[in-house]
Amino acid sequence: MKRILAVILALAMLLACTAAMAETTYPLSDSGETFNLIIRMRPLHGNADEMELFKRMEELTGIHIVWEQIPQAEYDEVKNLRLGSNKNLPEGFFGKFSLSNSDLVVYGSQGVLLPLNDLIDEYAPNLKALLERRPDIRKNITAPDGNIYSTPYVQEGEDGTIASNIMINVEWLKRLGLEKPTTLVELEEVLTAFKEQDANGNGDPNDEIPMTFKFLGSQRDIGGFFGAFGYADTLAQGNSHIVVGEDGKLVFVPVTEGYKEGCKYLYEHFFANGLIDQEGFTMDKKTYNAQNQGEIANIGVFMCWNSFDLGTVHEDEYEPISPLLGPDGTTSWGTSADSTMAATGFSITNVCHNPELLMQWVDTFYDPIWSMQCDLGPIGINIKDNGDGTYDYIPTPEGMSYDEFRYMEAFASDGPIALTSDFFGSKIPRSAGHQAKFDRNENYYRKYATTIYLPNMIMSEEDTDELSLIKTDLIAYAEEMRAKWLSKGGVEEDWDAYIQQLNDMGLEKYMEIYQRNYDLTHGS
Ligand SMILES: [Ca+2]
Repeated sequence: MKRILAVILALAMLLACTAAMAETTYPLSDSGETFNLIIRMRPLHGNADEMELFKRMEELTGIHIVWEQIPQAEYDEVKNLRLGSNKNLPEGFFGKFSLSNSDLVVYGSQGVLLPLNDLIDEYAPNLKALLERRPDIRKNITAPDGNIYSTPYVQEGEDGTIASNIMINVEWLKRLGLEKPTTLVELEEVLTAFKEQDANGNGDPNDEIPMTFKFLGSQRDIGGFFGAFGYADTLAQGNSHIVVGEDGKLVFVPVTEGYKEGCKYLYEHFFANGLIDQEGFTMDKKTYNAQNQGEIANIGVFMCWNSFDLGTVHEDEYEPISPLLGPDGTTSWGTSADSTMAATGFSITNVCHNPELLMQWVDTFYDPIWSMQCDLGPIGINIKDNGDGTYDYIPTPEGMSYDEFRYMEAFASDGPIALTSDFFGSKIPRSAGHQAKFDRNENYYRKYATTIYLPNMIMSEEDTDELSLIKTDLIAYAEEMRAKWLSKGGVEEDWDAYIQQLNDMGLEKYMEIYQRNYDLTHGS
């Protein structure tokens, strides 16, 4: 009997050990172990020492943090000084912008930042599971030497994978007896009608702007329209104008035949006829967003991230349309899978007295419920626990903005967290605006989103330096020529000299650096 009991006990202990390995046991410390961390504070943040989020984290883990709170405005200077002099280093850097990609490489290779690969494997079950489930996130945070020097930041509550949307005034369509356009040819017909007729019905046939955009204004740009001729080319990660072509071969879109054809077509069919507003080349973002606020809408089509980018006055008159099909009956829209990720979330330095324990502490933030509380606010203050494994938002008190409400007791948008897309909708609803964006992308854009923008990459110091010598002038020249061809035409006459000029400016080296780094970090 005793022997059987002993076997059962041994089995029970073995099971307990297995469970402990898979799941962290709290508290992590019984002796109130303390770490010194640097944290970057936005103006909206409350005092970290009094934040409910961090109080609860200490209650759970038994670990005390001495926060060195550096205001955002002076953060980079302080951080650079500490790292550069290798003096007064904290045991860790906390938060999304606490370090840059280039810091990770420079101070990782010097040994100032610890490689976290093994620590994650052994002491961070939440993070380890995330990186196994999402290899894209692992790629995003892996340095060229194969090491991970920072945990990630992932917040997929808002669907930023497809940034750019097209909105059309459906009241105008109805008034003129037109359908939503599905091709560039139909768009030209619709915009011509908007231009020539009294589409807004105020008796004046000349006060309509058929379509507006903001040149290179990210999602407000019309770079997506190049997809009707090959690859879309909206500003993406790092403003490189590079997309991932077939078999992982990177493509600089502004030298492709489709791009040339697109410049010619968009000029001849739209800009030359005044169908797309030329003001779009010079407008700043504020001016762009201030359009369409009059008593009667005067914009037919606009490019946006949100349907309320031109204000809410006439928002109800607009509906999304899908990317317009090109002359060959196809199109492609741009997508960047990692637009809601950052490669810096939390880093540990070589002065840390117990990296294993600090890793366990950080890993707690990667439990989805703690990620939620770090980002959206603590349960009971900002978030309601429905008691059935789902959560909801507690309404923002009168006289406060949502961000003011959220930033008081939580670290909000910058924490070392992972809230992946599947969390929203299953555990907590998306906010109304985020849901609308998600639905637009799902219903109108997803199936066309075949142009993959260059993902985030951590490059070596040498490559970063070499790129910076080439990139500024190269991109400025390419963009200047795009503005000229769209607004005034002439792409065919200029093309050969343009290609020659780009080559002289170092295009080949530019592509070689990106391709080599892409193969290293994202190649199969
Ligand atoms: Ca009118």
